[in-house]
Amino acid sequence: MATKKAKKPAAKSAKSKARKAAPKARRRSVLKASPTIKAAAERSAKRAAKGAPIKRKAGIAKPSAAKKAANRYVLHGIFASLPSCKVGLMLSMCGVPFDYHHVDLRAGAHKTPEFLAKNRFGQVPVLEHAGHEIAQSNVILDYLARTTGRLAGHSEAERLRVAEWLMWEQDRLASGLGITRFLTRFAPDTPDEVMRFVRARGEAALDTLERHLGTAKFLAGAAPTIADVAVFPWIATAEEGGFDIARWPNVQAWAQRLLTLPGVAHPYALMPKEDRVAAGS
Ligand SMILES: N[C@@H](CCC(=O)N[C@@H](CS)C(=O)NCC(=O)O)C(=O)O
Repeated sequence: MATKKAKKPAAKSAKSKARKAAPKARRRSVLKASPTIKAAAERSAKRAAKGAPIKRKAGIAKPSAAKKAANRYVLHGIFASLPSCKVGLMLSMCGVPFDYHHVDLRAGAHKTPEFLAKNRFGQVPVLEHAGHEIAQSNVILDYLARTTGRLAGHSEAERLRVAEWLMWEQDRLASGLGITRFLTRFAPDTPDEVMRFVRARGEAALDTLERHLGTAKFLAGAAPTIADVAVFPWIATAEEGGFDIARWPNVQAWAQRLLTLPGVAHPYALMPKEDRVAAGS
């Protein structure tokens, strides 16, 4: 009995050895069957050492071109759209080159089947990167913070504050300051009652910021984060909605502090006005 038992596992392990060896053999055969790759690599290395340009066969160059295209950042937006400006500001602060596609909202370019396939909400901005088509400006900011490792917040506590401000920005700032600016610019016939309501909402949002920035340098802590990126364009353009930011001195000082940082500028100065391909691509 003991000998039989001992034999079985031995036979099993021989089989599994054969199975395990198979991929190795396949790997070896791939390498053996590729003397041309080895030779091409050697030729490239020699050329590189001489400083000569590396020639690539069409079939070899294709994947790297596809990879390059997938890793490109493409922003679809329009400069008058502050959610689009938030993304443009983030890319600028991170020093990330990006292609830009101007979406003509007046012409309805955001409701075409092609655009709706990118963003089911039919809105700008949309960011394309690494095979993703991302909608909602704060989702894009969060994605960029994670992929670039910039402006995400340095601790769990800071990241939680960032998330809170991002929610608040959509809840109170966009619907207060943002709507007031929008109606003032694009719907001047809006009834006074409606204007009074949205303006009061905008002022209340500015009061909240004013209180917080009385003690805080940036929204989520000592350093700037995507929370500041999300809020800044609304403040920078607040006067278009008839808000005099000088009434909120802490907010004004914070905006001026942000403007001293690399890559920060007024949204309209930052955003392209027409289609463009990133420099160097
Ligand atoms: N919550 C969205 C709002 C985006 C948004 O409102 N985009 C406007 C331009 S500022 C738009 O595309 N409007 C056209 C529409 O809604 O049909 C975000 O933050 O990205």
